Amino acid sequence: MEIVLATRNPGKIRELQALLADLPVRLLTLDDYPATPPLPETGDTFEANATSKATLVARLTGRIALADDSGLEVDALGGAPGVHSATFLGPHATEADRNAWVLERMRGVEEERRAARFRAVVAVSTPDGLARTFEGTCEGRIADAPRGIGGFGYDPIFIVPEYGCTMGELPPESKNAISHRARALWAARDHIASLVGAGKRLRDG
Ligand code: ITT
Repeated sequence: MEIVLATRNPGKIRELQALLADLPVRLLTLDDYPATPPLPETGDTFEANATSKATLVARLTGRIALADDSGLEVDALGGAPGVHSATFLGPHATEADRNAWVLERMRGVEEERRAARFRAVVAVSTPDGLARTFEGTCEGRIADAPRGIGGFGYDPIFIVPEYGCTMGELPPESKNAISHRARALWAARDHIASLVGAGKRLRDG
């Protein structure tokens, strides 16, 4: 039984592989399907984008596909960059550029107004295009400067109160114990297990 991870983000792939490692499935990625076109992300919500990525890949590959749409919501910035977290500075901007943009806008903002959260929506689609979505969030606050080289994206500027350091300073196991992505996958777990079970029963007759 195989599940295709419908993402081109290497940071997400690493985390999804670790978080799903105990399931009795082989995890494929889009590297196994090099002809897959760019994944559409034209929706206004994490749910819409996760669903369109998962259903496209499930239809194209004929396998169960799992997509993640996620981002950083900063309260003092009205929830930005939110659903546009990957793209809001254009296609040539780097992760460091996006972190600098957030830090610059948050400069001088007092501690109590620095609340932020990561949000992830995981969509799981069968090849017929039927998808279900599952959400997870992780609350924290914006640091005053980047710290740590772990994880990816906004991790170096996101302080996790439970650990008292940025997500970029955490080892992968610690991030995977509390992250928005981990929480979305915990919510998805029973559904994935039942799809895998149904697939095995079909195959084994
Ligand atoms: P795919 O669509 O191929 O999955 P993407 O990077 O375009 O890759 P998204 O549209 O979901 O994915 O954008 C999510 C962005 O939000 C991502 O590029 C990061 O900048 C940020 N992000 C999401 N999860 C994160 C995490 O765990 N740590 C830090 N930043 C994260």
